[in-house]
Amino acid sequence: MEQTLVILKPSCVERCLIGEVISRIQNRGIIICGMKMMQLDEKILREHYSHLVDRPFFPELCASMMVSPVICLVLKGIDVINVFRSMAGATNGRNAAPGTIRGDFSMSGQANLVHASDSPESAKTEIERFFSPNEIFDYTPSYFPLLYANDDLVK
Ligand code: IDP
Ligand code: MG
Repeated sequence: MEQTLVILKPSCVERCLIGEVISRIQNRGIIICGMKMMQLDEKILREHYSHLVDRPFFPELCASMMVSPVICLVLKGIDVINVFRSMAGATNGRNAAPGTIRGDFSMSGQANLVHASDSPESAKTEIERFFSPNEIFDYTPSYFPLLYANDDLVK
């Protein structure tokens, strides 16, 4: 089953929205396999946002990600990478649809509450960047049969 890396950014932590976002994840039926608080530094951010290091806003983005600790999550579910990206909404909160995390709680292009992996390749790299194998618990909760029909599980 697919896994994705999600980061609850300082804009989520500082505004006390951790519980709100985790509720949405659990209410959707997404399984949390890893969860930890981390203080990010410039080294890990330069790797994580390597596609943005040459953009003019990178120094401010980097600083904004170090304002407070973040919460890193490994989430599991069928198609969870795309499911969570759609729950997060468009990058700029002002363009994000109501009902999405960013569309409900962000007015910013930068302070947009969550990071979410955007492909299976980036999910693998990002999970390995933020978690060691013994911090990921690939368990099956007892309520699992309530989440999916047999049809969903045949691939
Ligand atoms: P994503 O988070 O929706 O995948 P990316 O393009 O990968 O968006 O950008 C990573 C993060 O960089 C965004 O979530 C946002 O915090 C920040 N960012 C992206 N574009 C801008 C911008 O134009 N101005 C300021 N910050 C930006
Ligand atoms: Mg991205």
